[in-house]
Amino acid sequence: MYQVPEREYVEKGYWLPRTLGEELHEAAHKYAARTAVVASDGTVTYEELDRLADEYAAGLASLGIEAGDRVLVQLPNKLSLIIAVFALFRIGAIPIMALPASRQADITALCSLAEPVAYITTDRSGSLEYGPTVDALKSNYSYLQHIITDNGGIEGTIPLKSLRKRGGKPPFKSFSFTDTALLLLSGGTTGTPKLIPRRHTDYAYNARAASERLSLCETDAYLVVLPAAHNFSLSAPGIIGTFMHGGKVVLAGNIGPEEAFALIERERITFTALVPALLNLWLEVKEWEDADISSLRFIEAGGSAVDPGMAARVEPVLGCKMVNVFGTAEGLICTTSLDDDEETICNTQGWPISPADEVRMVDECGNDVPYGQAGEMIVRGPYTIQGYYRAPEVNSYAVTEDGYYRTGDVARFTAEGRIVVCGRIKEQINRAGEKIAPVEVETVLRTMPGVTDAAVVGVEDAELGERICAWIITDENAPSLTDVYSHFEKSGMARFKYPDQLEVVEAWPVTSVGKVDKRILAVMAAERRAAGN
Ligand code: OOB
Repeated sequence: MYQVPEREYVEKGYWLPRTLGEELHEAAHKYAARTAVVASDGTVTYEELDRLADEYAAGLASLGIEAGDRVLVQLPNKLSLIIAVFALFRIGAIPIMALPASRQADITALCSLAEPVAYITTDRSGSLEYGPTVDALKSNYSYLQHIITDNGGIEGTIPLKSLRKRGGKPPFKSFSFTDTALLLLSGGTTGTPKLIPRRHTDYAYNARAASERLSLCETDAYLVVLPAAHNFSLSAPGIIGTFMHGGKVVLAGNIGPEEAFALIERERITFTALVPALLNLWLEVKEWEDADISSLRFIEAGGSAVDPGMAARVEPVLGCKMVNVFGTAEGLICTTSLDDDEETICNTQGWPISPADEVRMVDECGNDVPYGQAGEMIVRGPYTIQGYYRAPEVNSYAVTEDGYYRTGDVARFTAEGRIVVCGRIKEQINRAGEKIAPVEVETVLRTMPGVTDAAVVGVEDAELGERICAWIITDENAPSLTDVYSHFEKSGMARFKYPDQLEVVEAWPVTSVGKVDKRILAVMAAERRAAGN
């Protein structure tokens, strides 16, 4: 068994002996009067945020929540999310970072896995309503003792504000900087959700190393348009990286390019993080929208492959650098730098943010491929996990005996040591940066009347990167895509997992060993779409 060289990480200064709650305290000490967060539900300075974190920590602790307890947090991009999460960090309770788009089916599965003592949510965000999820949880999970809403908008829930204990200090129950700080959602490859345990110190290092790569400083202003609970938004360098340098975090969610441009102009935003599908929209809209976005230093693009042609348009159209980002919630982050030439920015994902990241490209037997050739990228290092939360079976495959996490991505090194991600071996669909496990969609399809079998594949798509195509074998009552949508709605599936294309086949094409040939299904899906079927 591989032993994480904890002492070495501390001695070399990768792991600082501080919890994430203490990181914020440190920032508040240095940048007290500077603006920390601007959001629709409030604007706070560092000093205020630090105090609020303490006051809410005291309130949460008064409910009996303590170090090591899991708390499911599902909030949109608002100040209440930042306060709730940092209050939990302060008492050593572990937020499970659910995404606003996660629906009942995801949330109940997370509850069964992690047994949270509390759920912090809101009544609604955009068209999403959280009342039904609250109802489902209340009746089914005895360990879930407290349901808290940020605005008290759901009957029978505790309003978050009522937990504010003015002048409060969280009661002390000790926990360590090497303890788990938070649980991130993993992009799916299996039917059940996986949670990624990140320690206080490794997560802080992740944010620090990414922020150093991009030279963040106190005049930076970060616009969060992707869900704040995602690793990209939180720590690559994200909200936590911005806090470490005294910058300003501007939270917005679900906004179109016009609104984003207006915010950039108003708040003098210096950077943001986008998935390629969103970047593409920004590029289109900027052609005719003339807001002043000259304050932007750079845009990080990642989460799925960025088309080199699109990357080349960023500087001429948006007037700032692009940073190509390959990231994983499990750890490893690679980025280009601001000094890289255009060729490197457009065609590589840069290099790991830590000198201690050990990245290897290996063949099916786990042996290194010759330098420069493509292989599965595996990694170990100071901020990459040694396993998923409560998942021994998955972990026996996901992490090698010598401690390397298998990314499931195929990549190669360039002669300059840069990484080029060129494919994937894991069975996962990457739809506009959202990760979907085909098996999960298949399972729900098979419960539909009229469907006798289902196979789900990702198909290359100009707008989404990949779209979801559901192939079904049916009896005489073949459902339509509309039927599929209402079935998914009833099943509590997140909207981004709905198929974009539905196709019927009489029998599966099979591989030489008799498995459903998904490669052929993907080709057939593209052909049918092209034929206008
Ligand atoms: C980010 O994290 P996850 O955990 O949602 O997804 C990780 C996976 C990678 O294993 C890879 O398959 C894919 O997303 N991916 C890319 C990519 N960036 C991520 N595939 C191709 N090119 C890229 N540039 O997606 C994430 C976490 C932190 C920062 C940025 C992204």
